[in-house]
Amino acid sequence: MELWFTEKHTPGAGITLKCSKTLYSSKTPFQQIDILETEEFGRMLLLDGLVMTTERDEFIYHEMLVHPPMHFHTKAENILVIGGGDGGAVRELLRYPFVKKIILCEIDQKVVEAAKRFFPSLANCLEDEKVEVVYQDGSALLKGHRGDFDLILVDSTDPIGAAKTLFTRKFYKSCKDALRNQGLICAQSESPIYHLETINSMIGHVREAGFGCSRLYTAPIPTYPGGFWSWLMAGQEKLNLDVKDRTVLPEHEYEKLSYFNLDILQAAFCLPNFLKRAIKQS
Ligand code: AG3
Repeated sequence: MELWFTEKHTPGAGITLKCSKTLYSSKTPFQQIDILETEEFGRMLLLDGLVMTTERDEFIYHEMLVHPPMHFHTKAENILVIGGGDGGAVRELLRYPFVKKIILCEIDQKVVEAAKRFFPSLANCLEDEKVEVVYQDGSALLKGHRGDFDLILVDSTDPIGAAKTLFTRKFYKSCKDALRNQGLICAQSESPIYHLETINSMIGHVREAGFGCSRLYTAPIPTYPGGFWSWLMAGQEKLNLDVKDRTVLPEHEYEKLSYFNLDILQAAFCLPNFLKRAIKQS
């Protein structure tokens, strides 16, 4: 018998992957966690039936969430990651020797525990001495911080369930207050194919929260809705997009990356026409 998993992206489209077994299932107070072994993409983490990450394409998502903002800030030492309990974003941040402290704020302890067991190449880094893992709602944690962070990364699920509050103006305002003057925020912002409304509402909220400039960038993620993904980066001042030859990582770390490089850094901010027309970027 063949087993296939489907995530519906819209009532009429989705992604279907052949699976050999269920490795883990748990219902927590926050969500349903499942880990499946897929034939094509290796192990796959699902939250409430939505694909969060797979062994085969996680590198694109995590490299693209972390390295563009790290190359715009150029010296982010204190970093907050909201969500991201699988550890993939933290793994990428630890490539920068000048990073002093990373707080990972994950609402669901079970996600971290499951990731340590089934995705050690992502989650092992959470043991690093620069990393503090706190189990709390991101919005609640932000209340206790003023001018503390150089960078806040929002590695959330879709704007439903537990992550809903991470897509509100109030949340971005708290992020702004928790950032230092030169600080940046970078949030995963869903699929340009299916979620233009979400993208536009995030751009609006970020502006109303007082960020002077925001920029959308994209990359392909085969297992996410539309196969095409976006991130929204925002800061107080105009972001200088002339990033040619902006080396921020040690040379040997660039060689270890599988997606990001300095050409991608420039190219990711070039948007296709349909997207330029659809979004109200300032
Ligand atoms: N966070 C973004 C996942 C969104 C995918 N949405 C979906 N499949 N409907 C991923 C977290 C990885 N650290």
